[in-house]
Amino acid sequence: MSLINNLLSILEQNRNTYISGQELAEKLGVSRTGIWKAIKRLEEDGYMITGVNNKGYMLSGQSDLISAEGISIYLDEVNKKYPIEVFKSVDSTNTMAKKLSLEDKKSELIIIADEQTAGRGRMGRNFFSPPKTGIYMSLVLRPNRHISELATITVKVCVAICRVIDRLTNLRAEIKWVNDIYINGKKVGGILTEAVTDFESGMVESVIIGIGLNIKTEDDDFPSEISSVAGSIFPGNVTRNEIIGEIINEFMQIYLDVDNDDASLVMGEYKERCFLLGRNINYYISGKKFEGEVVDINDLGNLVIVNVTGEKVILNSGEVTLSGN
Ligand code: BT5
Repeated sequence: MSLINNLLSILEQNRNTYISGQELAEKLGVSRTGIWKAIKRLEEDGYMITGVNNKGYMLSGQSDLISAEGISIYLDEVNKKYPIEVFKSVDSTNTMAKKLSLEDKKSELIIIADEQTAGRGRMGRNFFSPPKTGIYMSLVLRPNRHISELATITVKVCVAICRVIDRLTNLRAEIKWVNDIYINGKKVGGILTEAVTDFESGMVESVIIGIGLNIKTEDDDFPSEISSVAGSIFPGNVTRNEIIGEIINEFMQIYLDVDNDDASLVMGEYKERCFLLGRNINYYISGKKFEGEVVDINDLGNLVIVNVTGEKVILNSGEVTLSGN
């Protein structure tokens, strides 16, 4: 790691606490001038650092830049093995993750960006991803399973994210089947799970789990076409690094625990949080609109609907809306 990375790591571990230039210089084996120059570089990058004579340097608790060093503090020991790459701006972290995963066909990794210029949702839709106010990340996993065994991975990610939001804020996160995270009736995030499979065998070479969350995007900053549906989490003083670290921990625990058997452990929680259960919805098959009541979500994560003529319909993907909306 470079001097800058090592310095950032120490500052992140001591947020809101002054560390003297002398101590930093000794720890990192450089002169005090070397430390001063490195601090300037971090400030130029946007880190909020206070320097006070006789006290030293302090990274402010308000500083909210995403970094691998800052995330690492929150990661469980077992999760520190995943390489994390943080970019200022990319087209899409899922696209970047897919590219990198094809270059190195073995490694599991995490790609995060402060901004996406072409963030993607499902079915070719856009995911609005402005700088400084959101989390856009992709986890590349190598489950070595048949594609059919991974049906519930999005369910597990949704539950992990909701648990973290609940724990770090005093809010209650809900789920709109299949991949949307809601708070107080507004969409605060979405998940895009993609897989690279071997066509012949159906075995998965990699799964790319893309997570997009609005952390503190103000209502006025959303584009007009989503301003009435989109919202933010606004987690007070909790940093994006902490949220990212906690999501990785929570998801990995669920993913490795229930590793691919039936997801019934988390399915119960998914259903509890899904506000569509028991409600009337509109759904679409081949572009045609239908209406029905959501009666269940089965163990594969499919939506079970009873339509207006009393027939049971099972949806495994697609977009639904509460009827009347
Ligand atoms: C999703 O798609 O919600 C999945 C979004 C996944 C984004 C992550 S970010 C990291 C990774 N890299 C990527 O390129 N993508 C993933 P979907 O269910 O199709 O919803 C898309 C719809 O949500 C859009 O058509 C808008 O109506 C709405 N939308 C777009 N941006 C939004 C935002 N920031 N917040 C709330 N709603 C939004």
